[in-house]
Amino acid sequence: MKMVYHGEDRVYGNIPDVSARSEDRKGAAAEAGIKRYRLAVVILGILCVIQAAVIIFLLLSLLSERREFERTKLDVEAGFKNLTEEREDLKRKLNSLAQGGWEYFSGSFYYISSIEKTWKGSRDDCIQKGADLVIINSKIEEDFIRKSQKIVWIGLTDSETEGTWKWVDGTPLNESYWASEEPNGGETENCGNTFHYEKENSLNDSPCSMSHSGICEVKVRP
Ligand SMILES: [Ca+2]
Ligand SMILES: [Ca+2]
Ligand SMILES: [Ca+2]
Repeated sequence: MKMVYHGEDRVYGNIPDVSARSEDRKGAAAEAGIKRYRLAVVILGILCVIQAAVIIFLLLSLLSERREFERTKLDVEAGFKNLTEEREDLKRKLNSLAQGGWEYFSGSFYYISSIEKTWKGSRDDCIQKGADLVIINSKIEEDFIRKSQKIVWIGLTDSETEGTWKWVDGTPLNESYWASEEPNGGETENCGNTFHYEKENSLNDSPCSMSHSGICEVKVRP
């Protein structure tokens, strides 16, 4: 505030100091400017933090996807290598079977031994060849085996539990091709063969100690 003189008369009064008010306004404006500036800096800082977080998140996602891709790639490569090895192994097996007197029929190779042995002896021979006594899965397979016109041991037994016939892979006998009145040997006949090969259904139970040829099977496709 400052004193004001008017003509001769002195008029005293307090009137607002315009320059001071202007200074105040400038100060307030500057303060507001600084506040706005600080607010802008804070907002900018927050935006930078958010942007950095988004970039870090995207980078981590990318890294995770890349790791997943590498894992999948390794799995596929390992699977492909296994398939190639399996194919080569199968090729070798097929060549060796074809050269060793085996006969192919509907997804399996079959071998009928020339030496007659007990059921277990015949089975052991098959296992030594990387096979097992035949498992008859269908009527056409039974017909194919009957065509050999020989009594042959097959991979069927009820040695474990009398009356419960199982194939050598442990599966139960569901579809049976027993000849009429077979199986009839009770506890004395626990091994299966094709004694009735001339009949439509050829299977018979016999004492396992009898000697017959055996028919081995190697499955090469499902
Ligand atoms: Ca079979
Ligand atoms: Ca029996
Ligand atoms: Ca019998």
